[in-house]
Amino acid sequence: MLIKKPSDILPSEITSETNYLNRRQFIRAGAIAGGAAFAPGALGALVPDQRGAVLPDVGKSPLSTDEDLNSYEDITTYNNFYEFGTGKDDPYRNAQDFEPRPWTITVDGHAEKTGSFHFDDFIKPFDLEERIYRLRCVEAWSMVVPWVGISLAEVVKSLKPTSKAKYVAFETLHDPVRMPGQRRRVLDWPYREGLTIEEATNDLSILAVGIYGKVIPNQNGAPIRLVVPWKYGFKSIKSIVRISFTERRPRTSWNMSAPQEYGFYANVNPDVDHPRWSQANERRIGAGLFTPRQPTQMFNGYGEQVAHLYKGLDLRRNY
Ligand SMILES: Nc1nc2c(c(=O)[nH]1)N[C@H]1C(S)=C(S)[C@@H](COP(=O)(O)O)O[C@H]1N2
Ligand SMILES: [Mo]
Repeated sequence: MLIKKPSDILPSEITSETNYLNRRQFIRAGAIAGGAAFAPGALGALVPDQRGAVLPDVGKSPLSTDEDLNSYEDITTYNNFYEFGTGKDDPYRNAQDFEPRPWTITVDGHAEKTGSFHFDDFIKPFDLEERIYRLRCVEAWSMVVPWVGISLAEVVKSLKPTSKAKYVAFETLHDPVRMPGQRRRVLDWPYREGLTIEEATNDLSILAVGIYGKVIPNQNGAPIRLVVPWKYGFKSIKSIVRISFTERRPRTSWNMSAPQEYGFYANVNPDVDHPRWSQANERRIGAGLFTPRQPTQMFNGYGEQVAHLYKGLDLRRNY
């Protein structure tokens, strides 16, 4: 396994940090000269395009867990991102040359503000926040990740969905030249996911653009990916290029591939086993060989925030 030690990564980060500071000072000056371009005290989300650059003005959140964080190395070398291969370290190895710029996000369907947006323009109106969340993969491993992102609820509201919009669907980039894993039909590309509009506008849902205060690495879904921490990891779709407001439940990749194993809801649930393994407990990545598996929590421990969304729903049927 080719794993870069954190000590090998640092010098480039220091360089990008300097570049970033220059760019930011420039933008600040521009904002002042330009008058009321920004709301007072808020500059909006500025995401430098350099790899590993430090993200500016990241706020804290009461929604963060205080559990021990997984290391940057764990989070960025043990991944699921089939567009870059199906092995756990394939995304780390095969996504290095991926260029997540320029990046266009298309919004369509039942919303007033549809169209194509440059990544920078898309995220500019929103504040960056750190959200330290548990991530529970359907394969029964878990991590704690300090994401940096913007509120999906705020994004959805700003796009002004109409009363017909019952779901929000997402699509990953489809480009087998840039994403070599797409040359094999392991999934019906592009990767697709979706949420009900109530799930998408829950406080916990974010679009992540960073990890550990820095620009999100390619293997984790650069430049922008969904994070819905009460659901199995496969719902948290990476490298998003399309957001669609739909009236009907969108088709989603793992559900299309094996509907009896992966449902649309995919809420973390220790009482509903996967047909081929138990979901009662999980292996915390990085915990060490002799640490026992830990019990899985209902809704991955986020029941207080999300249980009301599923009142009256049979969670065994709607897995
Ligand atoms: N486009 C895309 N998004 C994806 C995946 C994928 O293969 N392709 N894998 C999913 C799965 S199964 C998990 S567990 C998480 C893993 O996120 P991480 O690698 O950042 O920990 O990403 C999800 N998002
Ligand atoms: Mo996963």
